[in-house]
Amino acid sequence: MSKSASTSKPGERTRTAPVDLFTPAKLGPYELTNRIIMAPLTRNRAGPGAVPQEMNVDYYAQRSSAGLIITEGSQISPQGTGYPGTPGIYSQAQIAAWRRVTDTIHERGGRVFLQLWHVGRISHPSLQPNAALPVAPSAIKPDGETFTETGLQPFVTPRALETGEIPGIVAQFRHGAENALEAGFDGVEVHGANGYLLDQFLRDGTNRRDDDYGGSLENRTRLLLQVTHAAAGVFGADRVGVRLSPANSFNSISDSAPDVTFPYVAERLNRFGLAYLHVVEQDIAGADATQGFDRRKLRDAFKGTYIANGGYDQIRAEVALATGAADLIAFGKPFIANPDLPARFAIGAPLNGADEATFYGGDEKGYTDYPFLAPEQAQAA
Ligand code: 8OZ
Repeated sequence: MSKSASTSKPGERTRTAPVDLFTPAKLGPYELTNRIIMAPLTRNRAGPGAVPQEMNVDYYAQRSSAGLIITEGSQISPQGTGYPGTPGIYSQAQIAAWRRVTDTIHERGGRVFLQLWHVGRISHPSLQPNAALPVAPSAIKPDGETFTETGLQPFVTPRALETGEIPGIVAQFRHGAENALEAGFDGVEVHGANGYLLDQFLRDGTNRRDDDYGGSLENRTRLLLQVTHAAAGVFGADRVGVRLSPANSFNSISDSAPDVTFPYVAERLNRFGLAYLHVVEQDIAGADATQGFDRRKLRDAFKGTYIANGGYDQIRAEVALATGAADLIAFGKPFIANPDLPARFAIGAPLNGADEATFYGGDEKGYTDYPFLAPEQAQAA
């Protein structure tokens, strides 16, 4: 990366050369053509058996000018499923279908990481094998309701995992990483964010365990580190990223000291030499933009490539890159509505607005039908 080792104040690093969204970036073994990352986006449009289908191939192919695509969260096992229509990475049919996605992106010169996902307690018996209870670090029910095949239903109290089951969870993630490798992905992102299983272990609001996976910060971090180690064993650490969301209360998650928890997690992750740390900087539940969390502390604690995400537009992104507050920027909603987002940023073209009604579920409408810039628009800009 072009940031130098010297730092001025936290989150502001001195760079040897100016950096903007179009400055190529090294990411592990890869040279990204730009710093515009497509954020992982749940769209609930996989086919039966959680198998990606034709429109999913088209959708990702349309967005292959991103410096890197990070796929939507993809469950590593049937138990890891939390919503209807999300894709999996545990069956041969899923691997074959994802192979079509990765081949198409690669033919177009793009790069793609798969996001490995286990939802933990953010599920429902109707989405679980044998209508089982969802699993979690502790038997604590999330507040509110969740999306199921039959509409919104109240969350249930999950079943606390036995200590002896935890190696099986790590094995699910390892298996997911092996399948992602077989499917031709350039790397994987471990979903440690947004109130799902690994985040449930990290935070003391959801983790009340008294074994080696709960209590102290070291213990609460153990599962994330074991999963990261397993993924690194498959891809090499420089092709593995981790996503965290220290300020996020989405999925009724909380921590008594995020300013302590997350810099500690970053310091532990430093030891791997990962491809990147990807941080959801906002509270996507919208209660409070940051919950008082100082993202610069996390930026400063992590010594590798830092991807910032959360409500960035082009101007905020350029400021973050220029000041060294981030190395790469992940865009979500702008990529939903603008398959050619890098081309639009390059010429300052107007952006299509995103239609929230078609974010989750449905067909090609609001998925693969957002317009690209017309040649005359590109010329006029
Ligand atoms: C929105 C709706 C459903 C899932 C996340 C995977 O927040 C998600 C998600 C987001 O990481």
